[in-house]
Amino acid sequence: MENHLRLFIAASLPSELITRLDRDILTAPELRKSGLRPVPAQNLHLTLHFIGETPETKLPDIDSALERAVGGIAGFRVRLVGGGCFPNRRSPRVFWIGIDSEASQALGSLAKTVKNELRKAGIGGDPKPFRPHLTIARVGERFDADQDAGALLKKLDAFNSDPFEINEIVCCASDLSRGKPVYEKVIEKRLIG
Ligand code: 3AM
Repeated sequence: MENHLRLFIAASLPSELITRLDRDILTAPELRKSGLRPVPAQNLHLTLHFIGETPETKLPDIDSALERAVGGIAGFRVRLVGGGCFPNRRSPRVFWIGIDSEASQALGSLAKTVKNELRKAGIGGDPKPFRPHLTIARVGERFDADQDAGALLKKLDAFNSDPFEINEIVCCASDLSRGKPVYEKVIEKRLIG
């Protein structure tokens, strides 16, 4: 039987920023609440497009599509600013840190180009509109939003990073078979320097 991979396209974060997020956010008391699952530090990334289950034999097509996508796009600077949750404060599912508005536009346009090039290559994916964010934690059934969401949102909202450069995008395979998601980079593409 054909092997399938659960794929998504993302922008990587610099390792110093991941270290800071781990120290100041992921391990903070506001994140250690019942029913809350902080993203493991090594999994932090900015998702650009979720492809989903795809035959492994499609990887060369995805590689060419990403090559075309990054062809005309220069690296750009991003700052992480403020926080929030999806879908709303009363019943949050995902807590996130946001992206400054100028970089949000650049990320949005990169995500659109990636999605279009993939579509031209016959690769589909998540049809929902792109909302730039960095997922910090996911919510399980035992999470008490009334009690714990306020302090967590305050913590996320106070976060500000120094500017950093987005200069590559990656295609990752997400393996859910080991209890927690394990991400493996299967394609890397540099933006124009
Ligand atoms: O890091 P974030 O949360 O932005 O939420 C998943 C994660 O993005 C998203 O793909 C990224 C890697 O797992 N994702 C997972 N399943 C999805 C689905 N069915 C999905 N996005 C859209 N549709």
